[in-house]
Amino acid sequence: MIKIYFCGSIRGGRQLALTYARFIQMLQEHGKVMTEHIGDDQEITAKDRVLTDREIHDRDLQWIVESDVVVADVTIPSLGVGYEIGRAIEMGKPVLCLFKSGTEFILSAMIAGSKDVEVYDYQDPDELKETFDLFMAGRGLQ
Ligand code: 6K6
Repeated sequence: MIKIYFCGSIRGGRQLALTYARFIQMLQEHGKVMTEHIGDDQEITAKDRVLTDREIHDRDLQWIVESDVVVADVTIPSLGVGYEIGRAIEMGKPVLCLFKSGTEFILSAMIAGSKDVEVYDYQDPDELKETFDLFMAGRGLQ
């Protein structure tokens, strides 16, 4: 089973937590999502508040190392998500970025202008089902 690292804003803001939960559900059709907790406020509070920032950083980086692909919701600007994307690119991981259109947010040029990531706009998460199928299949990750 392939391993998928899903990134979404935590300290950057939690307005899209339900959207993250839906993306995680959709990605679980393709493999094991290492970061199931990103969609779940209660789980983040319960599990991660007991870890130090160093422990969170090191654990999450190790999960990226182990993952076959990184999928990031980049709508809400988040230092953590941007950092994870940069590290994943350096590791040579395929990176798929998802950006919700029609919000107040404008995507950073460092993501929108990167040739090392693919960015897809969405209004409803379910619109991206076929995109996920094609992205995974295109990399032999089906
Ligand atoms: C609970 C409440 C606030 O912070 C926590 C625990 N923190 C984290 N737990 C798990 N993953 C984290 C945490 N902080 C950052 N990350 C990783 O960075 C996740 O994998 C997200 O993709 C990303 C979010 O970064 P910020 O800068 O928005 O927090």
